[in-house]
Amino acid sequence: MPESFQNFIAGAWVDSVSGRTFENRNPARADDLVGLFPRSVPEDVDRAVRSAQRGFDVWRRTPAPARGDVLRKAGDLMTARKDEIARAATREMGKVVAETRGDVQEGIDTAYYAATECRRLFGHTVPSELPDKWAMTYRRPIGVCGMITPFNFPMAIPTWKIFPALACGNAVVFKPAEDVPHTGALFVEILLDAGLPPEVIQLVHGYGEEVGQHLVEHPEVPVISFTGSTETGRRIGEICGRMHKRLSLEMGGKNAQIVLPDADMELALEGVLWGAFGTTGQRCTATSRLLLHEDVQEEFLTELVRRAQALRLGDGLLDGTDVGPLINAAALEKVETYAGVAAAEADVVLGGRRARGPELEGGFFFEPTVAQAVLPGSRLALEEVFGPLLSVITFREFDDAIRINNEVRYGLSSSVYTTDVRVAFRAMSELDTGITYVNAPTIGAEAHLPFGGVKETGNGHREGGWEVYEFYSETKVCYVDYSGRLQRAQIDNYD
Ligand code: UN1
Repeated sequence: MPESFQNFIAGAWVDSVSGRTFENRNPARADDLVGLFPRSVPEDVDRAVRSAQRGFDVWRRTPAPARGDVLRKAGDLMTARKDEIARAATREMGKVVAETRGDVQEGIDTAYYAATECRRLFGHTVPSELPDKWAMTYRRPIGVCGMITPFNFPMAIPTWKIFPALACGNAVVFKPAEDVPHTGALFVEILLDAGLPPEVIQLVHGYGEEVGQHLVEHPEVPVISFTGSTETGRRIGEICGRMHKRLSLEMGGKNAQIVLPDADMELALEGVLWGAFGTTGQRCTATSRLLLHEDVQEEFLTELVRRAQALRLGDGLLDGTDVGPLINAAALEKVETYAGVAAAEADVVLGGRRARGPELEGGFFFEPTVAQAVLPGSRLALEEVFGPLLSVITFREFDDAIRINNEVRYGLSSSVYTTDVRVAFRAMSELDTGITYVNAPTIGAEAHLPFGGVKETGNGHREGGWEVYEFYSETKVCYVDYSGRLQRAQIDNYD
């Protein structure tokens, strides 16, 4: 009998009212059934929101430092269970266990950061223009937040959203991606074990069209945070715009690593291998384009292909695996389609096929793929793949590299390898992305810095760091007039 999992709604682990379930399988071996999860329906969401409203009423009155104590405890529990969670995450998501350990660590870092932020939710006190009057701001929680998270960082991304929301005093309805419901359930278990009042967190499993959409459209959910595709984000944005909801979107990327002739080539090679093929290319921050200066192109590419060819594909739980599978059959088909585009538009110098082999049977494996002579403006140069496919574009002048980097509709991350400080600073100021790395790959953002992108990658908000606390709280301005008389601002104090 496969293991059965439940939603967490109104303080109890329960099935969906639909009575239906969906299967969660290991992407490295389809015969490994992780478990059955509730296929929830709008009625489950309604129950969750009603309960979260009650939770909110308790939690918003809990002093912020006491909220921080719960978050710190959650960080401690995640630390104690790091390996177990990482293994569960790899089993349902595929990336190698060293990476899922990093994913859990990112969650731990976020927990501890959020815990300290609970003693620092600063407002401002500023001079009033009138005598015997104080003017100040403080931050209030908003209400029930709907969190819709992707598969690729099954622990880190939920924590980026949920810990800051809780720190600010909000309640949460959490809908993890249907590919990674087990990690989502473990996270909720940890929050409850850490002492979070049960109605403050609700977990509703299921599909985007059935659960996610209803959550977005629910009138009693004033805040939505979504990480996923630009197409879905646009639809969510339309609904939230109509309903005047606060919305944070983290969406696609088409990130480039630029390599100048003066770069440390060894460093640049390591960087692109990790950036392009780490997490099987399934990061919003993944290196999808390599912009190579034409003077170093040949040598660099030969060595890159040699090393990429040596990457060992397999089950992420096994020692020696470098690259795991893609998340599901649809992802495999999408990458295969782009490999077809690569064959038509460019020159595929490595991979381009589903990976075969006795240990790869029944998994969604695709060979690390490198396409060279990709033309700026072509589909391969512009569209997000979300898989292990690297497009190589050559350039002559640094200005061209900047222009090519900037001509995509996304703007999450960029990277430049150079030893020239002038080039490094020009890159930092000219590359149109939310994050720029100098002599480091496009992936690897740290939890205590703001994370997010420009253009169609986001909608102006940031996750992580100090900025996200603005998103999950509302500024209240308070004036206290202790003069004992009516003082009219702008009128009594100026002629
Ligand atoms: C993502 O791919 O959506 O910067 C998040 C990184 C990770 C987070 C990626 N810390 O690559």
